[in-house]
Amino acid sequence: MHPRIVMLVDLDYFFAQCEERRNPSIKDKPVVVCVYSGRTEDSGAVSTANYVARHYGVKSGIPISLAKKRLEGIESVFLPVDKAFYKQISDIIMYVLRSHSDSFEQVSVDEAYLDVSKKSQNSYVAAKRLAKKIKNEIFNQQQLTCSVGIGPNKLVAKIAADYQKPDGLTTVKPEDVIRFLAPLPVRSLVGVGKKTEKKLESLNVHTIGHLAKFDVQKLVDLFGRKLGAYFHNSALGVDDDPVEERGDPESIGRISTLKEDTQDLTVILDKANKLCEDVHSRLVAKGLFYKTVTIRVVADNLEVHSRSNTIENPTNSLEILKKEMKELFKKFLDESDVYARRVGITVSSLSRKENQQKTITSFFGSSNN
Ligand code: DCP
Ligand code: CA
Ligand code: CA
Repeated sequence: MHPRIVMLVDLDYFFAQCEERRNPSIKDKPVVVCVYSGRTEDSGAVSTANYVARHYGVKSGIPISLAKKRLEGIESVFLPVDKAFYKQISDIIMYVLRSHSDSFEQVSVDEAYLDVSKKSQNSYVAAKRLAKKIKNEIFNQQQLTCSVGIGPNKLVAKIAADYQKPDGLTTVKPEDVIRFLAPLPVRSLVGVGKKTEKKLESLNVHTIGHLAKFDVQKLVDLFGRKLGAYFHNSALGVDDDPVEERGDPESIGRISTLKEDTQDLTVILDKANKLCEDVHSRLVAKGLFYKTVTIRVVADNLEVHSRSNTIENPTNSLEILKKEMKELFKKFLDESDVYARRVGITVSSLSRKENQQKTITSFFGSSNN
């Protein structure tokens, strides 16, 4: 495999940082974002917390009641999760990140791998410069900080990103990988959970350095061929897993309830236009193009009706989406006498290429030289 330069970008204390951005006056206080279960006032778990709160031992996963105890007597802010809001910010940032990569892989709402081998001409100096540029762009456009790890593969990039947080930037060149990993606990490796950690500890393997020196055959005997080899390679910082776009969705859609049941096209379009904008921003964030537009109407008796139209060439135009949507609703209302209770918009027949025809033309074009 050719040498690569891979970057992992992870947004800092993401949900809590989004809340700070929405309301900067809470920044200096402990901010705790909670998933309230609704049973009693304080039942549920902490989703995440800002670094001020972490200083008091408040972190993801602990009960809200425990977080309150740890912050007793300290003026703090407890907020419910608002996933739609965080997703909106995430979509925009992922779009920016994708534009800076040769290939891109979003891992979660706040984390993505970028293969930047070509973009940085295989230079770690250039890759670091690019990382600083990305960090600045995210900060200037979205007022959010992130931590970035740069390395020869995903494994090293991920551990490098975790190495310094928040607002970190850690670069590990190929020749430094072994030295960088050696002192870290085995737990830092993906796939090493509590159980494996215990097992390794009983063999006196505590650090990645210990694991790298441990007999491969013994690892294979203990964990099986695949996992044993995986642990051995990981400890040496070897990872060939490519950075690739995760499976695309089959369709992207949104549905919403109208203020009141209606047959009025204007009222429906008012809502449907907003849905189109929402669907469109998700489509663009994923770098996709559509051919099929579907409208859905949930009638007042809860029957579901749908109409769709497929256009010739893939597009990501919001204008075309709105136009198709409008025609479909108009036709539907002309033909039926249902009162709409909810309306939905979905785009499908998704692809990455704007126009297949163009690709074929360029194919024939290039075969001439
Ligand atoms: N999350 C959650 N429950 C968890 C872990 C995470 O709800 N047990 C949510 C909230 C986080 C988001 O996922 O903001 C991203 O998770 P991370 O593990 O990346 O943690 P943070 O971004 O909160 O903090 P860090 O600065 O350590 O990356
Ligand atoms: Ca994070
Ligand atoms: Ca993360």
